[in-house]
Amino acid sequence: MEWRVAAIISLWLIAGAYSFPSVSDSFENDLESQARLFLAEYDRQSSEKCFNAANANWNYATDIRDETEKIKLQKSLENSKFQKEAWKNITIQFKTRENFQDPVLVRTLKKIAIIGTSASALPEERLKEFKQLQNTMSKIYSTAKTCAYEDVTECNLSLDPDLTKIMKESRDEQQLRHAWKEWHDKVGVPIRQYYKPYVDFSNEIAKTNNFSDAGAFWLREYESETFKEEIEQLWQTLKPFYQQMHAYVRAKLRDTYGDQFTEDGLIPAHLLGNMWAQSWENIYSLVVPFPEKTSIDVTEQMKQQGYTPLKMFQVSDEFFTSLGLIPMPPEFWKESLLEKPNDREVVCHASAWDFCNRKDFRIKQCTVVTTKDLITVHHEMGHVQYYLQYKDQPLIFRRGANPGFHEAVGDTLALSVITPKHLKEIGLLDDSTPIDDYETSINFLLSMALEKIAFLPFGYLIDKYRWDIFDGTVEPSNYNAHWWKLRREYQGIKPPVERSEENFDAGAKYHVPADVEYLRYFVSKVIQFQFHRSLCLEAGQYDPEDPRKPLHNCDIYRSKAAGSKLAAGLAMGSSRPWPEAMKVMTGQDKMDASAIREYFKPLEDWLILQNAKLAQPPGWQ
Ligand code: X8Z
Ligand code: ZN
Repeated sequence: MEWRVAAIISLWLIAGAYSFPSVSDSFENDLESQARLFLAEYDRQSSEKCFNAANANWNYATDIRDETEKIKLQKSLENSKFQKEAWKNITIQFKTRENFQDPVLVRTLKKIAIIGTSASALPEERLKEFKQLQNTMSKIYSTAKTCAYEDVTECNLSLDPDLTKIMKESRDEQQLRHAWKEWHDKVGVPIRQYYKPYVDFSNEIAKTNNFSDAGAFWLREYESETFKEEIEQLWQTLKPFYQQMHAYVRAKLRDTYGDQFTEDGLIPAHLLGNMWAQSWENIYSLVVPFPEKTSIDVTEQMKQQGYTPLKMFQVSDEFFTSLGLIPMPPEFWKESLLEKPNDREVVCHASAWDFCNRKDFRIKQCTVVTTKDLITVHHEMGHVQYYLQYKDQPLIFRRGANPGFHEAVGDTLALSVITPKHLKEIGLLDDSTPIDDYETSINFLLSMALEKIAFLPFGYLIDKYRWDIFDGTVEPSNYNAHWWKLRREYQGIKPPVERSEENFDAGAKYHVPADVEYLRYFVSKVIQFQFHRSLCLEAGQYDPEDPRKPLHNCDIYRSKAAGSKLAAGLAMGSSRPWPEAMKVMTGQDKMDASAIREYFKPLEDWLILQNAKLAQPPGWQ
């Protein structure tokens, strides 16, 4: 037996050596002290296991090879095995934990009990099989290569940067269609065969944890019995706005790609500037309301000024520290991977890493010098800021208040960074550019809505789709049909080429093969505006009564008051239920769409008028 496991068991044995006459107060008190002792040791050993697993995972993700894959699997299994032992000890030793006086202790034990099982509910061999399966799927995704449109014998195009660039820049319908089809065929199709077994494994783990299926298991992190209903409610509130956006964009796209549209009102999925049609900011130039007025795409400025990926991260770090937040530590700058290397395969999908040792925090991102990536840089830096803020919590609480909080931190700051006012301040927009007029605001708000509002139905449907698969509503024979049913219903889009049950188009989106819950991004899109509103009020940069200080113009740059309010919520990690963290950060304890509506109000009004003028009734068949 491995020594750390032995040590933790011996700790349990020492604790168990006491014999107690009955369950009295003093019994519980003693047991509580023992639990604290146990947890201190658990924290130490668990952090070490977690570090080893993170390190091996990093080595794999930044250098995909059989050897790194093998070690990653091994370290991950070791971690799971340890968690299983810890879980066993807790369930045996602290059976009465629910009666403990100290609520923090109760919460800690409850979390370990669940996490422990999730890591290891399966027998070791089965668990290994499951992890291998997950790896196979994400490796297909991360290493896929596609053939060029111009020359189909040239087959070494990657998603990042090649296909992403085509989707963003090409206005050639045939080329876009080709790139879309290549990606979905080269990734979705081979992943399909692994998905059903993955679903079965995931459900088995959920069930041994007393959840009905893997979808319910994911939802546990939101600690609310009514979370699904709350999300549906938010979507219903925001749907009319999405439909106005959809109608406006559809009308504009008709001008460019007229022959691609039919009476059904659906938009072909390859025309929206993004492989998954998940956010539409890349087609801004095709839909700009007032072309003669200023737009905020600063990509050209960044290039002219010689921006590098490193410089983008430095600019972001400066913004965080201007709020009095924590600067990235030296290890971060030394160890992060900020550009795509050309001598090896890596997982390009951007991610932020906590190595569980309170010291090592990294980002892995195949950064390209564009406005969109500048936002993603802030997004990732937000994750690391969260890690830094809660690093002194016990390991078990070093998580977001809920998964949506983690996704919202960097985006919240980016809402300030991307304002024309701030871009001027950091020299990315010419000082003499007028930005305060109505038309420029509408241009700006539309570009923001292409990112944020267009995303909402996508952010919702990915997990709606997987909930339906996990709970058996959808059979494997309908995997692809159901995907397109939801894509049509929620997003109002259709596939550019005929699809069948050979295809598995959901599998061509990173988070599906990578087994990452997605509702977090929907939640994030809503709550980041609540955070923004609250921090802007705190910074004195937003006044609902003053038309010269609208929410969308607010920049919290250099506001220590805003920074400390944010930090107070982040530092809690997941030690308390999320409404408490939200209360600290916003004064509210619920998700609420009023902030996002408030932010976009001028645009929503403008769109309604515009669509009426263009005779564009929102909606589709
Ligand atoms: O996956 C991400 C981040 C890492 S957490 C880059 N995002 C989602 C996506 O790319 O689909 C950020 C926005 C939504
Ligand atoms: Zn993220």
